[in-house]
Amino acid sequence: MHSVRIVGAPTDYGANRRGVNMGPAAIRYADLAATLADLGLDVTDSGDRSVPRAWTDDPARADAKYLGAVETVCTRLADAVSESLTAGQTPLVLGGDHSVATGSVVGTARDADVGVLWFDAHGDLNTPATTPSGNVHGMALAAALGLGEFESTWADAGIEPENVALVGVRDLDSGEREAIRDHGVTTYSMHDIDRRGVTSVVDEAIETVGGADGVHVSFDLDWLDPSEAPGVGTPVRGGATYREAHAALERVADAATVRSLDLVEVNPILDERNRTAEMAVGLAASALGKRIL
Ligand code: Z70
Ligand code: MN
Ligand code: MN
Ligand code: MN
Repeated sequence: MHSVRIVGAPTDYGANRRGVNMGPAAIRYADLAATLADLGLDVTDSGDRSVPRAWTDDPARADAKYLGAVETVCTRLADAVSESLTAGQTPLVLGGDHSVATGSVVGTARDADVGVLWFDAHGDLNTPATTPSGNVHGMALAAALGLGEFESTWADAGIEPENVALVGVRDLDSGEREAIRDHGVTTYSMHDIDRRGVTSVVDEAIETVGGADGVHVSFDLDWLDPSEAPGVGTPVRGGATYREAHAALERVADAATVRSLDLVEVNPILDERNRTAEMAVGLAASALGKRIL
């Protein structure tokens, strides 16, 4: 039987808006474990990683807020993800803001050849030198790739730019466009999805990132349009529809091996009757093999 281990990462240190730290609770209340068990999966919930509390941002850095706390959470999460894989359980990481994905990627790529599919409105490729906000969730992919000053912290993650595809971005900063060009990160924008259709784009992304040991899927709920997923930290118009998101993840489940999965940026305070958390649960089911027939 295929096994899944839920791993909570209830932090919002990487984000500006308070509330995404309650994402794991909201996703659990939306019946995550029972929904996955109904698919015939063997589901374990390992609870939440501990997150530093009453943290003082010391030394305070305007260009990388709470970086120390983010690194602490990511280190704990990387170990949890790696242990889950060793135990034969697919890690399902619940954020928390997207900064947690640096830990997921580091953990899943430990002693393994993995590709990374990053579904997001944003590129998350800023560094402290390029960030417009100082929010570390906008740097999560750059950190996993060891770009800029992250060379000294996460450079040995074992992920190279050619193993990564950004899928469906619609809001990039100028420094992120430069990073995409300079490092050759395969990037599909919403423009590509409009022109080619989501399944064709996802198929090509899967081929591009490779990963003999499977792919890591990092799914930011802000990839969806805010009309369908209002409970996110940073809503951006023009996002994927419910059907596009399910089609994308069904394609991933069919055409790749899902080694590990993040569901991040659910903000219950901004949500409507937990519908964004419910969306996350439905999408997890599609990514882990749920089919209509
Ligand atoms: C912007 C920044 C971001 C997520 C917002 C936004 C980044 N590029 N990432 N929400 N998940 O501040 O770096
Ligand atoms: Mn993101
Ligand atoms: Mn985003
Ligand atoms: Mn590796």
